[in-house]
Amino acid sequence: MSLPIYIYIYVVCLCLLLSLYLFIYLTLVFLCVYTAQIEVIPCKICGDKSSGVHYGVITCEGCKGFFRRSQQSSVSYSCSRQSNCPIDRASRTRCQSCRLKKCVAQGMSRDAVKFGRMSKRQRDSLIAEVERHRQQQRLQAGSIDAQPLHTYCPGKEMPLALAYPFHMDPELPRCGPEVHQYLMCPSGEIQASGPLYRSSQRRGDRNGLTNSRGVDSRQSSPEQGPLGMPGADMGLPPYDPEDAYCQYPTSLLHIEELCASIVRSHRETSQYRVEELQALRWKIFTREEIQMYHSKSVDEMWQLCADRLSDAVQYVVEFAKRLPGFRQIRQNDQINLLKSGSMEVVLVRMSRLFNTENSTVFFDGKFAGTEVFKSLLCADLIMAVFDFAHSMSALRLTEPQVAIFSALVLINPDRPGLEDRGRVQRLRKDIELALSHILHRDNQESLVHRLYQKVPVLKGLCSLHIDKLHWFRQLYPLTVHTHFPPLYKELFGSDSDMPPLPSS
Ligand code: HC3
Repeated sequence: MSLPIYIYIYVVCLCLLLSLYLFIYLTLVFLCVYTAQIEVIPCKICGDKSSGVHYGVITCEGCKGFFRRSQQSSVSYSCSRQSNCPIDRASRTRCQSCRLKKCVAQGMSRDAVKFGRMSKRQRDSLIAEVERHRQQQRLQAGSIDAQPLHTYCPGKEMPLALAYPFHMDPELPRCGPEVHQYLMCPSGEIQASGPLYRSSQRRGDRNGLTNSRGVDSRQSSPEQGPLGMPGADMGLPPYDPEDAYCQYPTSLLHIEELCASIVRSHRETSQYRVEELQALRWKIFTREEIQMYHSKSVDEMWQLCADRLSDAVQYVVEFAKRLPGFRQIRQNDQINLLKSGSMEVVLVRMSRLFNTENSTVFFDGKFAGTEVFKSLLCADLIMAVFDFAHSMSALRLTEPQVAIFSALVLINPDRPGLEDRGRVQRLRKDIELALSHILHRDNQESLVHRLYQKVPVLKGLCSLHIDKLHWFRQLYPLTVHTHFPPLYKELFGSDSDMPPLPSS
């Protein structure tokens, strides 16, 4: 018996209505989930808690409202200082001009697409960023991935700490004031600046900096072996020869275990993951943003680059600390290797951030071409750095290859002023074996010569970099002295290294 037609119509309408409700419900859930997730990312303008994507950028309600008002009124803002006011939660209302400039620089615009209508690529990169921040929250919440750092321990699997941002072991003892504060202490522990090398006289322990046997970890003594123990001074647990974790496996049973340990150290401290960079390849600075960099004065641009460079170096320092055997190098030699090699490792790592298709490098949140750095007035250095990054990127090194080559660049027994060159040489030999091993495994032995040819190029780039810094400091002595990060000054030219300040 066929049903009356109106029954069929009624059923069809009911199904359509239910489908519509289901679609609306799922969309709301999707937006709530992503909005909730997006809120783990702080406001791109002032760092306050964000409330979602507004005008194309993740911002808080305050900056959303500020940008909306700035677009509704015809009033133009002006800065009463040098147009480089810091914009954070506390200071964001002090300068409307700099706040609006930062909104534009971050990409806020009235006709920005809504989150729901972003392209897949845009959504993917946003999701990648959400994931990174959620990992950071897990790390800070002390989750399993935030286990204290351990050095390489043959045959024992260590919990893989996550890459960026690496977790500092909260148990690390504080550095003594006479030990360099920036190269070897957890960044969260950075204290007042101290001399690069610890003072020559041996002092009894003043800050509880003793190793597990109550001996001042700064004193080398017969039972501790020929080297001074880079124990508590280095922001590291005291060195205890009986501690299996501290034993550098001088007779490595398996060179591939050394490879694995170096690759793990690299992965944990690489600052950006290759997958993230891949997802962000489309994020290139707009003309307005490039104009914003061009509007910076020379010293402002130098300050920005010095800040970004110091951030990158901090990750290299952490990479070094996790290298098997690095902790067993004499303390002053560790700092010597970092002072002379960290910029080289930054430049090697830069190849990971380089896009050969458009010759841009990931810098300050987007991919930048050489024109972004125009205000530095270092065109020759920038061209040389970009050429190097391009040539390295063209080798298409794998992450393990970048990791082991970075270790090779850092552990250089030819650095001037080493106190125990032999120990550095022994470690270097193992790393050379590791590089040969990994290239053989990858069937790319021919790469070894091309990599070794990069070493003198790196040296030349760093020498040119220091020359530029000396030139800059002649022009802006106070900028370096008062605005450059302490780590930068310690690495690239503490005051004692620099030509004397012109008499003021
Ligand atoms: C080399 C560079 C400064 C450093 C920039 C870094 C390595 C910073 C860390 C980022 O994660 C990646 C990155 C990208 C671009 C790098 C810049 C390219 C050009 C610029 C100058 C040549 C060095 C200027 C540094 C100075 C002079 C302030 O010390």
